[in-house]
Order: sequence, then C-alpha cells, then structure tokens
Amino acid sequence: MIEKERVLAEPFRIKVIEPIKLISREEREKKIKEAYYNVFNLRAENIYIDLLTDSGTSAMSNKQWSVMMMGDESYAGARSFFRFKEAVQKILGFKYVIPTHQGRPAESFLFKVLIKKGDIVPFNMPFDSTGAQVKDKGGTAIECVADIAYDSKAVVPFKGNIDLNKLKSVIDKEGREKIPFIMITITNNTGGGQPVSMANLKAVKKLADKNHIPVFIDAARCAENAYFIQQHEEGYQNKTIAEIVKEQFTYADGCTMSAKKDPLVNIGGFIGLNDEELYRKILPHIVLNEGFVTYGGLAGRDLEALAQGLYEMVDDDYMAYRVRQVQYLGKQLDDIGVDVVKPVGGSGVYVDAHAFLPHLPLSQFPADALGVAIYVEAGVRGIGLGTLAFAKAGKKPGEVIYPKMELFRLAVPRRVYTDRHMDVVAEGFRQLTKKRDKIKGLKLTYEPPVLRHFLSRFKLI
Ligand code: P70
Repeated sequence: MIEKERVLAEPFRIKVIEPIKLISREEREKKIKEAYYNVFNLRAENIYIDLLTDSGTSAMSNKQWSVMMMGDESYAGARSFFRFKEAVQKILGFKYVIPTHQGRPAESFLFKVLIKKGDIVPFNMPFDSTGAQVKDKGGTAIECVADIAYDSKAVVPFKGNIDLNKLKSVIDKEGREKIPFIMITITNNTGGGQPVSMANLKAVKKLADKNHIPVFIDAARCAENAYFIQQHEEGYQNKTIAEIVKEQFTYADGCTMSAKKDPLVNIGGFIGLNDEELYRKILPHIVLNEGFVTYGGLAGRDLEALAQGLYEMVDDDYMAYRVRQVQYLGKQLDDIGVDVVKPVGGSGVYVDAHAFLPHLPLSQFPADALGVAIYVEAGVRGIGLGTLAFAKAGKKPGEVIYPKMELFRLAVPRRVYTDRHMDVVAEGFRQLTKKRDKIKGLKLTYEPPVLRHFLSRFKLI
C-alpha cells in the first residue's frame, strides 16, 4: 500500500487556471428564480463552486492535452482508436472495445441487443439514466443491493454489495430465461458512491455462471472502487490500483463505461466485451447512431485523451489524493452535524436531505429544496438524488412510491477544486444549518415524461 505521507497534498501543480466568481446573494436569489428553482437551468457562470457532477468535469493533465495533438482524425481505422483500444485492453482487460460518445449510448446499444420486452435485469442499484435505458428497451431493473445500503448511518465497508439471497430469489422467481444479464454498478452512485467488494463481485459471477447469466459492470467509477478494495478488503493492501481494477473485470463478461468519470475526460465512453458474437451484433447499431466503429461519436483527439486518462486513473498517488479530498469535505460536514451518508464514498458527499430538513415532506422534494438553499447561501451547486429523480407511480391512481433515500449529492470534480473550496462549501452548510427550519419546499409546475429532474420546473412553497 502506498505510504500516507506521499499524499499529503495534491500530486500535481497548477499550470492553467479558470476564473470563477461569487455573485451577490441578491443576484443568486434572482438567478434561481429565473431558473424555475431547478439548478440544471442555472447558467454555470453564476455558480461559484459547481458540485453538480463529477461527470465530464475533470481537469485534464499536461500529457492528456499534449496527446490530443496526436489525434488521428481519419474516419476509419485511425491510429488514435488503436491507442485507445490498447489502453482498455491493458487497464480493464477486455478483448473487444467499442467507443461511444458517453455512457448512455454504450448502455443503449448493449441493452438493445440483449433485452427483450418483459425481461428483468438485476442490479445492485442502477443509476437513474441506466435504469431508464433498461425501461426504454422494455425491461425492468430490479435492485438487489444489500439492505444495509439504505441505512445512511451504518459505517460498514462495501455498502454497494449485492445481497446474494435477493439475487438468488429474483433468479428463482423470474427464471433465468427472463434475465438477459446482471449488472453491477461500481461504485454504487445511487446508493451514496458506495463500493462493491472483490468478494462480492466474485460471488455474483459464480452464482451467475451457475445459471448461465452474463454479468456486466457499469464501470464509471471502477478505479475509485478499486481504491476502497485496496484500503478495506483483506488481501489487497499490497496490490496496486491497476492490479485491482483489472481483477475486478475478470468477474464480468463485459462493461459499459461512462469515461467522463474515473477516466478523466470531458467526453467519451465505451463498451468492453470478451464475446465476439455479441460484439458483432452491436457494431451495426454504432454505424447507425454514432458513426464508424473506430470512433463512436468521438474525435480522434478525444480517443487520445481517453487512452491517456485510463493510464492516469490507476495512479495510486492520484487516487489516494482524490478520495482523501472527498473525505475531507465529508468529515467537515459531519463535524457540523449535517447527516451525510457514511462511510463517505468515492465521488462525492451525499447528504441525507430528509434528515437535514425534517420539516419538509417528501412530496415537497427536500433534496432539491436543499439544492436551491445552498445555492442561494453559498453559490454552490449540487444535485438532488431522491424523490424527484427516483419516485415511481404506484398502481392506485395518484399513488407515489418514494425511493428509500432522499439524498443531496455534492460531487467533487477530479483535480479541479482545492481543499479551500471544500472549506467554503462546508462554511455554506454551517450557515445553512442555523436556519434550516426556514428552508422552503418545492412544488412542481412542469415535469417531462422521462428523467424529470433534468428539466422540471418549480415554485417555492
Ligand atoms: C452523474 C452522471 C452518469 C452515469 C453514472 C453511472 C453509474 C452511467 C452513467 C451515464 C449523470 C449526471 C447526473 C446529474 C447531473 C449531471 C450528470 N452519471 N452509470 O453525475 O453516463 O452521463 O456518460 O451518459 O453515474 O452521476 P453518461
């Protein structure tokens, strides 16, 4: 394991800066009203510290910027594609690699080929857009995460693990013919960025093999997951992140990747596979939707940056710094008395918004109301991952099935902000805590038919 003193500070220095500005509270109140109280509608220039997402928001390294000049923009068979493919083969270990422009198309093409109407796909937990992709293909995603995942206060490692008994009963009940594959999200974003242990990956694969069901990994944060295995799982302390990342994928038949997360690029994704037949079935969909199969909607220079980013995401010093910064923010919020999901996960700090705002019923979207409040208080943007994003209509008219957790996520972009920025976020919460009982709930005035959190409009109650 790497020595602690090697990661006292950022393992890089800053060469380029991008100015940010805190506009006045009065202006923030005006801007959020104009944005219909949905932080997605704000102009980014009116945000001081933007923790909406860790997706596509990374700062690229000097090496990434320099290899971009080597981008081969040939339509077919570009050199950049082969460099990218080699990086995926080396780091993740998959034989066949299909580039896509981000994670969603990777999921969409794989699911299109595998899911039939009425199928069931067990997950630990699907991310919102991944669950929506399953639904779009006529399937239903089922959560099989261990129950402890729903207890935000339980400090146990690997709260992203699948409960094998739950998985087994889904297979027994539905029958393996109705289950085209099992998918494991590492780390489990919806459940608070919680990791999945190697033992769990291994056990799921064993059960899946017994039932002839393939296993796919949603790999967006696979390197952060590997860090938690290195730190907390017996037998992995002396392995490198690179070794652990690679071992994780030996327990899968393939993966979908949103490369906008751990692989440190602003755009990109891919599908990794070992099965040639499946690979061949997906290729025509790429030609129809993303362009040719050696660029998948990306420029040659994007593929170069992605190849380099894959090597950088498994750097042990970088990853120790990365997770430590997220934990630094988490600890400060915890010390103030803000209820955060514990242990603090990889990509961000998840606040239990219902616990923070107990006076707001779930029907008033506490997570999103908190998002409005922290923007007005401190110019900080986060995202609600609760009722608005995950509630479902029940069978009875007007019935709403609320998700088990009402979270507000502060996702930390990679290599972008300093610890001082994290201090400012924490100070915003310290001020907000004093007046939390005055924070108002939200009422929907418009909602789109799918993934409503992105486009909804509200008024304050
Ligand atoms: C996020 C973004 C995307 C994602 C993911 C996992 C585990 C697939 C995807 C899809 C999405 C987002 C949410 C709110 C605000 C902005 C962005 N997650 N699997 O922030 O990948 O976005 O590349 O299509 O987390 O968590 P892609």
